[in-house]
Amino acid sequence: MQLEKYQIQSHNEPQLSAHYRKLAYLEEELGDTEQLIEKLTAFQIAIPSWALGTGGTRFGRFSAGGEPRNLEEKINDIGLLHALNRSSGAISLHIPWDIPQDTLAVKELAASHGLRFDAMNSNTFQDQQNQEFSYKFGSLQHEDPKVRKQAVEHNIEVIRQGIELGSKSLTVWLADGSCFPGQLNFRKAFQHTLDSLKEIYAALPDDWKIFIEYKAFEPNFYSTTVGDWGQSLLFANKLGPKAYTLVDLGHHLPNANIEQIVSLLLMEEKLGGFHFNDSKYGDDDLTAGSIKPYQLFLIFNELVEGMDTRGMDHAEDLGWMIDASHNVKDPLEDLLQSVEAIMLAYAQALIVDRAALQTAQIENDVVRCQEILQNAFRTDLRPLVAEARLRSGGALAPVELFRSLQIRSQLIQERGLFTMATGL
Ligand code: LRH
Ligand code: MN
Ligand code: MN
Repeated sequence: MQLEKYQIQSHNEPQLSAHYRKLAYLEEELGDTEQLIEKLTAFQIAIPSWALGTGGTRFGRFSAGGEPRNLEEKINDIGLLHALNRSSGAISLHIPWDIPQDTLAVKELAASHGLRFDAMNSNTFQDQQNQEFSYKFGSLQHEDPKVRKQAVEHNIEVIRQGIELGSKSLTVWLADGSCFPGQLNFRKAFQHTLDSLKEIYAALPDDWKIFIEYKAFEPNFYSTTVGDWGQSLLFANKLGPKAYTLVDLGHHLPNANIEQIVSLLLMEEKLGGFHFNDSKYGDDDLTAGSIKPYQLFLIFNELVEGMDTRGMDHAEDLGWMIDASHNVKDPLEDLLQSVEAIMLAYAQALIVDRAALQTAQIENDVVRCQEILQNAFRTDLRPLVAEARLRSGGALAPVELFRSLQIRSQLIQERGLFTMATGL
């Protein structure tokens, strides 16, 4: 199914006067908002192909119904999201969950929705059918060079597919590690991983980046070979200028100060991108901003400050992606909520009074520092984000429109009730 322009217009029209009233109030408070709206309009968040179905737990999955059955249907789902919010203009593929059969047709379909291909994700954390060697004891870190070679070749194949699609980056997340003390020689595992990554790096085109994603635990529960940002940064530094660290918000030990990590990675020019989600306990992959919206804002606060200091383009210079999925919400509604939360946190970070904050920091005026940050965080910027959407042709209230058009029922009619999208 495809959303028509008139459907969005007739949804927006009755809400316009209330919207402009709220926007005018904000403009009175903030002054000229044009630049803010421009930045919000340019900011696009990639949707991972594996978030379009229910999932995120190894104990069971309960289909939302009408889940995409193939890559084309996944692209159509993201097209729907993008038509609703105009901020989801990219897709991130996971190989081999989404092997394109006809690359040209897939490219055309994505382009027809205004979508580009964001980072490609390799997968050496599961064994695939007809695979010669098992990843039970790791992939790039493996003791056996034949297993490492197979995993390296898979990554190179993912780069090759990405080149055809017009992607510009590869994200490598490894489940490699150990479950019990003594199982692994840590230095050997690191060295093997580094050697394997070097081979992958050598196959990377000049205008590509490789993102090394870290994660503290799971599926290995004693050690993880790329377990934290320090280990990821070591790999990235040893690999070279095309290698960066990728921060997945759910991949830290509880209470980690992610905003500080972000700030230092930016300083080192080694922050590559993000996987947004939220969590209460571990890698819960819940909707971005659903548990700790203040943390999300503080992270964006560091991002905006760090990127501005380095003259970086907010929209272009880092990879922005959602990595969330679970069982209980409609996956498309859930993604609309994640994108909205990310846009809001970004907008709030944009209005922080940086000069005042710097002065307050120099004067050690701790109370003032908090006031400045929380003033921004507590300003309701939803009308500003909505205005950016409106100007780009999106819906004022995407979730409401999704519901009133009964999009899920239509997808169920088209695809069936018991479809299950590939993914975790
Ligand atoms: C690992 C991870 C990684 C994978 C995705 C499915 O927990 O965050 O990014 O590619 O989940
Ligand atoms: Mn991730
Ligand atoms: Mn994860």
